[in-house]
Amino acid sequence: TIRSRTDLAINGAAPAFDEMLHVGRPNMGDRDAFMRHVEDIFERRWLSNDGPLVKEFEGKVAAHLGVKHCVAMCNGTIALEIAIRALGLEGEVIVPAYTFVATAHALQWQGITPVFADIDPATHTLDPAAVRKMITPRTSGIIGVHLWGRAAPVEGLQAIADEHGLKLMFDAAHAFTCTHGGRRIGSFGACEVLSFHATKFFNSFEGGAVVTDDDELANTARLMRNFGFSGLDQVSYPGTNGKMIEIAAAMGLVNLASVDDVVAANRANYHAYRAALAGIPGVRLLAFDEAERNNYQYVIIETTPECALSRDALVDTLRAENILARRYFWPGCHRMEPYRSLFPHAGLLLPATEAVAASVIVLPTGQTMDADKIAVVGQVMRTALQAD
Ligand code: T4K
Repeated sequence: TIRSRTDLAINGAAPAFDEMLHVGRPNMGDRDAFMRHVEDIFERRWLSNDGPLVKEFEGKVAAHLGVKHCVAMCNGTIALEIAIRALGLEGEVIVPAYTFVATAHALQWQGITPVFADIDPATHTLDPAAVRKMITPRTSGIIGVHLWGRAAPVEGLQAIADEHGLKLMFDAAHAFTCTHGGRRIGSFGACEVLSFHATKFFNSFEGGAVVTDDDELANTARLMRNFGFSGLDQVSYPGTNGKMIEIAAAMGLVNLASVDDVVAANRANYHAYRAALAGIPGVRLLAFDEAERNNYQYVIIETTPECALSRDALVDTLRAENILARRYFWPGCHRMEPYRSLFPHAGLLLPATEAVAASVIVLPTGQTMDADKIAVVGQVMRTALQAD
């Protein structure tokens, strides 16, 4: 038990945990089912290029999300790049700076300028009023990010896009199986992009997808994913290699079968954190709207001005106990290169981004966490932050 500050590892005591507790420890489905797929793959000698498991995976993901097309890719970043190309974005595209840097890089990598708009500090997603302010004659689109699996302001952004003739797409890397207004995320905007990275709620080792109801867009994304090949010897687009491989699809199929179990585990962890952190001065748990389906993959706390420790000192205190808390997405894309040099004053227009990025801590969850471990994480925080 940890009761006084001398019990804390940062003050020389033994760490509360022998093993490291990670943010992003993979959620894994049925090992035997995966091994059977591996046997089949060896039998078939079909390893990549639109194989049978990839096709099955695409069909099942599309059905799960209630969207017409799922074009599976090798990872979420390439899926973003292909979606951006397929949509014909150019010039400037408005994005949040408070996101994983891949959202911005997917634009920059293709010679498109990411223009950072501020977020709503209550939701951590784009603030439509801030988006409006960043529109210029060069703006071609908006990428909303459903951060932490909580929907970006879909209707507000769609209204701006319609008014100004802009394309709207979403980075839904965090939002697999989540809903907005009761409708599954995946079919909002022109298209949405998923990530199935190992650390995501739902993984295929590495993977991603463009999902859309638009037949033509899906077809273009499919061509671009495979060098632009539209026939055996015929190329009709400049394309790249964004293909998902069979072994990744096998993992995806196996994990798809346990989506509800992982939601249940994550939801239980989230509620265990609510209980463990209740009444601790100086930290606030970001709430999920229980009227929606959430995947609860990210347990987020914010330090408030009353917090006895700085955010970074609290992270150090947790890490000393082998609780590998993360500061996602500090310091914000605008403070990373090349954006930091390109837009040295961007921070002035992003006060909410700066404040949120400086106060956020992401705590471990997923199948490898449980209520007992979370109670100990709570004890550590309560002891570290209690009044003398
Ligand atoms: N858009 C958004 C909003 C995103 O968050 C991301 C990715 C993307 C787009 C791009 O999608 P991808 O191209 O990645 O499909 C991680 C992930 O690499 C990245 O996928 C993710 N977002 C981001 C939020 O987190 P790192 O550099 O922080 O991960 P890393 O290596 O520190 O791993 C996190 C923890 O997980 C570690 O403590 C170790 C543990 N871990 C990790 C892996 C890979 C395991 O226990 N097992 C594993 O296999 O970026």
